Amino acid sequence: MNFAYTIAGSEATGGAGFQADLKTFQQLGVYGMGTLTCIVSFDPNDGWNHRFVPVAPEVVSQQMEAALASQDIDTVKIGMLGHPDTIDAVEAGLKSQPWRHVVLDPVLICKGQEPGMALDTDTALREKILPLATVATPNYFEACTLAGMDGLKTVEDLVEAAARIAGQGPQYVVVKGGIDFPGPDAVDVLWDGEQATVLRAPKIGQERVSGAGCTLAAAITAELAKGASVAGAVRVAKDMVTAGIEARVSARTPFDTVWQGAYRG
Ligand code: PXL
Repeated sequence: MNFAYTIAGSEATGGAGFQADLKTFQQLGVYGMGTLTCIVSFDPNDGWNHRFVPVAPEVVSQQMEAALASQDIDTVKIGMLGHPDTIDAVEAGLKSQPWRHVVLDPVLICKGQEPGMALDTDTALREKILPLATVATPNYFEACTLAGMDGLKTVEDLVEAAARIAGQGPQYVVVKGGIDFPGPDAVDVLWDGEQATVLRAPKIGQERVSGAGCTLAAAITAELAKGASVAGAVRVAKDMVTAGIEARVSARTPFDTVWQGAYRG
């Protein structure tokens, strides 16, 4: 059995976060395990705004203790952490054992967080978790923020952002151009420390689909847990997200969500 572990937040509609991660793990045939960092509850009576509650840091530590004691796990995905104290707990848990791969989806903002706290959270993520990551998967906005760039207009810009972020710790960086990157294709760049691989798929619609980023990072994690190379894992993950967006599920929320079950390897 291959085990994949996620440290992420709950998003109750099932579109993103922990729920998307576990569905992705299951679909790719790995045994999913997880530690919950926070609970996000969209508010249907307030424009689906994010309501955010952190899980107490000692409970985050206890969950990691339970998971890491129960199995030999060497591959983990980190999603939304949401609070500086959560980041301290996750940093300590990560440092309690060696890892083959730490896949970081650097979720930077959530609408429900206080702006002041959000900045502290971003700084802590960059200083304490990014250096522990072997693979980071920033989206357009996160890549601009982490790389200190105003915008990403060309493939060269995506590569530059990835290389700058790799300079802060992770050997591999996948920058996701997504809907914000100009042109007809959804373009991702994998930087491996020496060279860039460009992955393209035609954009499907012009709207964001919830859970795409979570699914991509979780799929990379599942494939790495099975022993794939990073390049191979990223290729499967891109195919899974493309299939999942094609088969997206509509909801009363502002965004459709990825259907992981559409992917047949
Ligand atoms: O898609 C980013 C994300 C990650 N994790 C949780 C979320 C969201 C977005 O809503 O709620 C828990």
